[in-house]
Amino acid sequence: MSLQMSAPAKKERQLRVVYGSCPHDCPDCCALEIKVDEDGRAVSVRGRADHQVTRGWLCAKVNHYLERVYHPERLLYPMRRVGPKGSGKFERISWDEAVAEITTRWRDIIAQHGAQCILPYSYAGTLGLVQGAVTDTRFWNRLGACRLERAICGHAAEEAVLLTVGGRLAPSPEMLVQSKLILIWGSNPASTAPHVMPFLRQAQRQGARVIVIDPIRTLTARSADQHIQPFPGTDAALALALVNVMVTEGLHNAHWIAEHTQGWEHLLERAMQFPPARAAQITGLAPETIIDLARTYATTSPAMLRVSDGINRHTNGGQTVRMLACLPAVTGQYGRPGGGLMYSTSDWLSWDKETMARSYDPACPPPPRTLNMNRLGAILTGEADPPIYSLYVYNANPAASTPNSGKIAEGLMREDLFTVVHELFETDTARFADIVLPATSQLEQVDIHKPYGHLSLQYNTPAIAPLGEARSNWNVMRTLAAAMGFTEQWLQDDADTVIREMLEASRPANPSLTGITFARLQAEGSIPFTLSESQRTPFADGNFPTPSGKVEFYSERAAEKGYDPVPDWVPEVEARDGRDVSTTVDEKLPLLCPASHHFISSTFGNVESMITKQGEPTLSIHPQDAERRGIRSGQLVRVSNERGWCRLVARVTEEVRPGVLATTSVWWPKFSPDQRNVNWTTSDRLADFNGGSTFYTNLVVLEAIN
Ligand SMILES: Nc1nc2c(c(=O)[nH]1)N[C@H]1C(S)=C(S)[C@@H](COP(=O)(O)OP(=O)(O)OC[C@H]3O[C@@H](n4cnc5c(=O)[nH]c(N)nc54)[C@H](O)[C@@H]3O)O[C@H]1N2
Ligand SMILES: Nc1nc2c(c(=O)[nH]1)N[C@H]1C(S)=C(S)[C@@H](COP(=O)(O)OP(=O)(O)OC[C@H]3O[C@@H](n4cnc5c(=O)[nH]c(N)nc54)[C@H](O)[C@@H]3O)O[C@H]1N2
Ligand code: SF4
Ligand SMILES: [Mo]
Repeated sequence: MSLQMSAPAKKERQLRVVYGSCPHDCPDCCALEIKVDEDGRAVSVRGRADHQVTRGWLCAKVNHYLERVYHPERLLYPMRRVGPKGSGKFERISWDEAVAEITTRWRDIIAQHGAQCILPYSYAGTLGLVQGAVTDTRFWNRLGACRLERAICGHAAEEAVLLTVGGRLAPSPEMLVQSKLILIWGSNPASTAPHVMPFLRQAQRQGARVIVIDPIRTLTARSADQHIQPFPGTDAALALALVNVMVTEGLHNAHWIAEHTQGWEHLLERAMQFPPARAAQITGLAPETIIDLARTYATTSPAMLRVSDGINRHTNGGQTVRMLACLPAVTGQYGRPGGGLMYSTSDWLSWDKETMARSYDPACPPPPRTLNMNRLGAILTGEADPPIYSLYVYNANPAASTPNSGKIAEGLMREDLFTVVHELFETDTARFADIVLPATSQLEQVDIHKPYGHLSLQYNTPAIAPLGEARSNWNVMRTLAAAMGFTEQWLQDDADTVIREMLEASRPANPSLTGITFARLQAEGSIPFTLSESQRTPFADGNFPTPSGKVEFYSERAAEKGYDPVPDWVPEVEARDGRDVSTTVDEKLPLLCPASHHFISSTFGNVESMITKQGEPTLSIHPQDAERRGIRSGQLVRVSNERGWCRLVARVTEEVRPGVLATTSVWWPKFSPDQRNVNWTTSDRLADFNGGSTFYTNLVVLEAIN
């Protein structure tokens, strides 16, 4: 008996515990605890119990992180293409050979066309400072490469929030337990920010009301007290109508508005154009629902409005989020514990950009052109002048995750395009590469992480040695810099040196870093920002970091950028007029393709257990729309528009409202019989603000196949 008891205990003692940080594009930025055995193999990845938001658990995806790290198909050494482009035929080469080939080709391109014809393409593989932001800037600035507008995710919303309240200064999710009303608008935290949910539940247990506004009955909507399903792209009309009702019934906070806002008369004028009857027509909601919502929101305090990036991916997404950010000002909810706007915590710490990017260094050529990542397909097929002759992809999988992917696939087939892909797996993008480089996972690299959904800073200690010949992004940048003959020290510093330097350079402008040292970060892994109790409630002092110091209903800066200075609702560029059921069978319907529960964009889309849990790429369609078209659950349907098509399996369900279709993202094209996914239909049109993406403004026709 005693022998049996002591054997596992002994083994437990031999495990090394390493602190890390989840690298994925997720607001939760979980603090990790990794256990490593005596052979240097990671045996468990768990959420740290002592972290204020992680609280000892991880999501459905990262619970399976070791399946990803030790996946039999991890890329372990550099490879060169030997078959036709896109065939996936490669031969193993050494790092020296790979680097020599890349730099030789680049020197040729630079001599003939200039470095602006080399495009680095990256996004959300890791949100780390070193393996993301520093990698995205330093070497490319020194090279003089084409710059990339990284606008695929929340660019329009970010600008909307900055124009309206001046900073992305959301409270931490713990604050939700103080709320009496939580309005979740175009956001699905049960899947996309799961650590918000326990706080939401606690608030609900304490009597708070949770209302979800989403055309889809998401996992979050299912557990809410009320679910409101407007047509997509109509939320600004709904929000303007809420203001209309509040003012008509005298429920707005006139005193707060007078003290803390600018341009109320302009917003009022707009709101008066949206009486509930008109908004009902636009949104497809009953006028009573709109009136009730206005009353509830205006009379419940504290009221938190949660918005995330999903709702901004429309052609009118910028103005929509700007209008939503105005609502807590109309009710005077900004500055109250448990009230206000919960968008992103990004601006509680701003890294020093000069030290990060080094573009001021005289060794860097003048900045060349900037191209928008949402336009990648167009860029590769004629829009860029002069053309792009080399594409270097890392932290991204554009052949699966970037809109209008059919065009991207076409561009990647160009014989005169030299493509390098630095990846952990042979993604659809890597398949098109001329050179493939193997990348490390988060367990194999150093980094530091600043969350966008809570208030602490996290250091990631490498837990295991790199698998095979994998190298981290920053290590590859250092290698390429040396091979290009660049001698600046800031291109050679190791990751820890870069982190130390960034901490010190950022300290003077960021009181939140007070007392957070490199040594402490290494030892403790995760450290809460230094903030006083009152600072934890954003805008509690009544000051907003806008030019006027107030919430700007009217924004001069918006006008300067050529936007309407006052938020408004305009129809989406591809839109139906608020009708539930299509009048003709071949009428186009809007197709939403939001995040799936078991993948993060396309990441985890090749992990067996995640694919099994996620099921198959489905098309959710309301019974009324299905019946009209004679579509049954389980049937294969083809969705298409002028950009392209893909096939999905019909799922007839009342989870979507009539007149709206939905699928989940992002499935790997190469695992589908047609080698494509929904992004063959999504639009590369840019949003109204900041070059943002418009994945969810997408009209399609649909037909049954069998
Ligand atoms: N499991 C999982 N987690 C993720 C991700 C993932 O892919 N999977 N992705 C990560 C990334 S990159 C991001 S940016 C975040 C995104 O986090 P979220 O913003 O929460 O995610 P989305 O699914 O894009 O959109 C949220 C909801 O907005 C709704 N929506 C879309 N258009 C409209 C509209 O016009 N009006 C209204 N009212 N609602 C609308 C969608 O139906 C969807 O349910 O999540 C991150 N976390
Ligand atoms: N249909 C549809 N498409 C969407 C969305 C949607 O809702 N619907 N959401 C959009 C959004 S919000 C976003 S943010 C984008 C994200 O788009 P991407 O940034 O392209 O994200 P992923 O598709 O997850 O691809 C990230 C890749 O980086 C790799 N990677 C991870 N860590 C590292 C590393 O350390 N080094 C290197 N070199 N590679 C690494 C991963 O293996 C993965 O293949 O997708 C967008 N695409
Ligand atoms: S993906 Fe999000 S919820 Fe999952 S472990 Fe990472 S940070 Fe936590
Ligand atoms: Mo994103």
